[in-house]
Amino acid sequence: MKQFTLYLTIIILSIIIASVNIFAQCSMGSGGHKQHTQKTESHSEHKKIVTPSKGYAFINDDGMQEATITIKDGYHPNTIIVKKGIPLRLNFDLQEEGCTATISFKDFDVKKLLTPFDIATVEFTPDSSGSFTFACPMNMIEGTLLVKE
Ligand SMILES: [Cu+2]
Repeated sequence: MKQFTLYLTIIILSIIIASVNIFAQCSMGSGGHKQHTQKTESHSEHKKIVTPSKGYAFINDDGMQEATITIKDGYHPNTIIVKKGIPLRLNFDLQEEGCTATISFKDFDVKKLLTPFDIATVEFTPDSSGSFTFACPMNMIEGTLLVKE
């Protein structure tokens, strides 16, 4: 009988220890999850939030279509709407230093080095319609040239 009580005590103690273990693992698990969430949040801070903006080219006195884009934390506007087949003049007003000093329209084989805190002109004729990307050399900053028929 004494031996039976001893066994019972051992079993009850084992159950208590196991419960404490499970509880400890649960709270550790949720702690780890919290850390993961924090990591994700700090990672998303690196992503740039770009507000979409549209700009239309106008026909200038030379009969060219023309638009001005300011570069500072992105292209402003970041979508330029132009017409197909009319020579295009884009004025880039670069208001920062860094990799955006190179602009590239890879679909039109146009690449130009801009001067920080100055306006540079890029000229070409958009000879095909569609949506084309212009960007810095690493494609971190992107804009869209929308060529309409
Ligand atoms: Cu870049």
